[in-house]
Amino acid sequence: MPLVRKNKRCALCGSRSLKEVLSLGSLALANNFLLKNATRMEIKFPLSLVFCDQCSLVQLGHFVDPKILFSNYHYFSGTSKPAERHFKAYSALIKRRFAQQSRGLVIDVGSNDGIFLKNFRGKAMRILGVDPAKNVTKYASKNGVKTISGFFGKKLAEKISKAHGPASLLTANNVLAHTPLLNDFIGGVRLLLKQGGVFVVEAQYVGDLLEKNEFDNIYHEHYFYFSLTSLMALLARHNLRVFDVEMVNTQGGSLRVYIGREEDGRPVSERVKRLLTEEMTRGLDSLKTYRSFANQPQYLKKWLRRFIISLKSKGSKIAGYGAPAKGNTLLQYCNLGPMEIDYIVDTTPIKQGKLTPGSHIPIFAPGHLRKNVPDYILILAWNYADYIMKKERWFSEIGGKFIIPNQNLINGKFLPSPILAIKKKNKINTL
Ligand code: JHZ
Repeated sequence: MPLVRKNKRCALCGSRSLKEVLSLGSLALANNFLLKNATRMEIKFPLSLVFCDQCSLVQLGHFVDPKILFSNYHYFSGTSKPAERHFKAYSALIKRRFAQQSRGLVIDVGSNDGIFLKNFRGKAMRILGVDPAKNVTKYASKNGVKTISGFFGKKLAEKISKAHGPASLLTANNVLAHTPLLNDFIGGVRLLLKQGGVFVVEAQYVGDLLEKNEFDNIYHEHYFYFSLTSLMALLARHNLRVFDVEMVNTQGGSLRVYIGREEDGRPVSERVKRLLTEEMTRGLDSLKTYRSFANQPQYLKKWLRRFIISLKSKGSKIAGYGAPAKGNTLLQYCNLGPMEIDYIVDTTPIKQGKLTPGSHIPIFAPGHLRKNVPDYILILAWNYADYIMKKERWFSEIGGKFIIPNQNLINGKFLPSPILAIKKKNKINTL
């Protein structure tokens, strides 16, 4: 694959009927953190969304080669405590609901540092992780979660099946959006999934992206933005049946989808039927819906820039909290750099001491906050805002203020004036 290619055919159904719905310009890669003394000449890649008229899958207009994105990765799931808790509770639920399948071979694709799979370690459990990021798989294997390094697809699935047998439980959390060869990936799942086995997927939900203006969750690693409708169209091509679905609040709102082989004939829950109807009502299968969303990022940009620049003109010091991938879309799209954000703190050791891609803001360990106390904290990892504000309560106690970027959106409308979104029991206090 070339470094980047224009997406001319829908990755799900092959249709050429792709319509552009949104462009965020050209941005540096969201996990390509820079060494401080590195040359500032970074490659920027176009970042836009297109909609497939035929199967309604929302996807990127340009695909960057996954080898560039994932071979050496800066994201370690376990550096976020709430993520640890989420995966622990999620695995406990799976073990209860699918007790028999959990006792067989459990394979997690896109297993990262083993955050999910480690909860399946124990007697009579066979676990295997698969992830392309060598630096992360090395870490996972060292910590007791055996992990194969590679891009998952039919070829790797066959290899795994020969070596370890079919999987009775197969999971893919936050990874389906990251695989440009979607049909090859799901073809691999079909190959590897045992008869009577269960495949569970967690994927960010395009319905939440639209409703809460989570456009910063758009970056080159996320080739796809799923609704249940588009996801089911993909699975049906491979004789896989969705039999249940749940909404979970991770990463701004995700779908958790339960899937079996078609011929296993599991009954389809009412929840699946209800969500499909709701998606039709909301127009998630319609180009118009996505086109009407296209102005939202600009409004947020205008609002946030004006607000931050007014604070800076009064001499305020502003720190960013978390250096997530999504933060790097937000900062770059809103044109915020070290002139506006003094520094960022993040718990991930590999990000500390580096600069954010595109915006070049220095990243420090969280302890830096107390040594260099800001007036404002912009929470870039807004999906963990409640946890972060609680953890850093001392900061509010000394009069510091938190800013949560996308919470000036209430009931789908932007507030006319800048607010400081300090959320208390769903009430937003304005300044
Ligand atoms: P977080 C990543 O997205 C990348 P990101 C990936 N492409 C994806 O799809 C999603 O995950 C699922 C830090 N932090 O989870 C840790 C603190 O510093 O929002 C992380 O760097 N202090 C795979 O990167 C970042 O924030 C804290 O107290 O957008 C959070 O990254 C906490 C809680 C986090 O995912």
